Amino acid sequence: MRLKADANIVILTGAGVSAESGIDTFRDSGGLWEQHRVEDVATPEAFARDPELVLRFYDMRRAAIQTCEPNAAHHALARLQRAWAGQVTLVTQNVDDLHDRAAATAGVEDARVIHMHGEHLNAWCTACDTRSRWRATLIERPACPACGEAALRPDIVWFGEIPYRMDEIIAAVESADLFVSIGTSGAVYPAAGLVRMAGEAGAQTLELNLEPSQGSHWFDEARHGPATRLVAQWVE
Ligand code: BJW
Repeated sequence: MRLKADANIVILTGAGVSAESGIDTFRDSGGLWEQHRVEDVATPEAFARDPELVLRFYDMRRAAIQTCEPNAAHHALARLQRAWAGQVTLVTQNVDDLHDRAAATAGVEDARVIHMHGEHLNAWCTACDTRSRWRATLIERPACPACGEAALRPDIVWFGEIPYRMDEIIAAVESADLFVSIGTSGAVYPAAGLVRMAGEAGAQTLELNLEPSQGSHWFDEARHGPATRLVAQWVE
């Protein structure tokens, strides 16, 4: 794929990009949704019904991601962000911080990582609406550092909630020359609809995934294999 020098690039990533760092995906065999019922842990109704179960689930995953490291795919994308400074918008559905860490390691100044489904390492206070960096557990119902209320929840977009920064994401996709989707099953909207939006706006579209995703047919080109290999090959 040839790109003009002033091209805008939008990258959409999903759980597959972090799989080789040891973070479970959702819908693969052995993935998180085989071990936990979505409606028990990833909806606002579940949190209202059984907050301890939900907080334990997210406390466990927050602890796990802190033992993981960015892999070759995250590092390759960080090199792309550095080489095309200011022209890459990296939209991730992932709630880990591996893109952010890879970008920091590569010295990317304007990383433009949009976490559309939230971040494990943030807590959101439902009393005063502030977000704070949070590495510890939430199950003991700690006080919000800003207002002192015990009203913190994971800063995660659950089913039925509106993903973050949609206006920015849509604007970036509509002005993209190239849209690349990496490591996502294409099962969850609105993220899964972005490829069609990009194609209709005139972008070239490329899928890099272990296997054909649910929306594979919407892409101009699809390459299948592990992200660590495919992304590194594509970026070089
Ligand atoms: C590899 C690999 C390797 C493995 N290398 N690849 C129709 C239209 C619009 C909306 C809806 C609709 N029908 C229903 C809805 C609502 C719902 C939805 O989409 N449901 C579907 C199940 C149908 N969506 C919502 O509720 C969203 N909100 C919403 O729609 O608000 C209204 C709105 C509309 C329009 C505009 C704006 C707003 C909110 C969705 C929130 C998703 N939350 C979760 C959980 C929270 C995070 C957490 O707990 O960690 O986010 S669900 C889960 O799925 C997580 C992920 O970010 C998300 C996507 O999963 P992902 O990343 O694709 O992972 P997998 O496991 O599915 O796939 C991994 C892929 O990697 C596979 O293909 C593998 O092959 C591949 N892979 N190893 C490369 N080594």
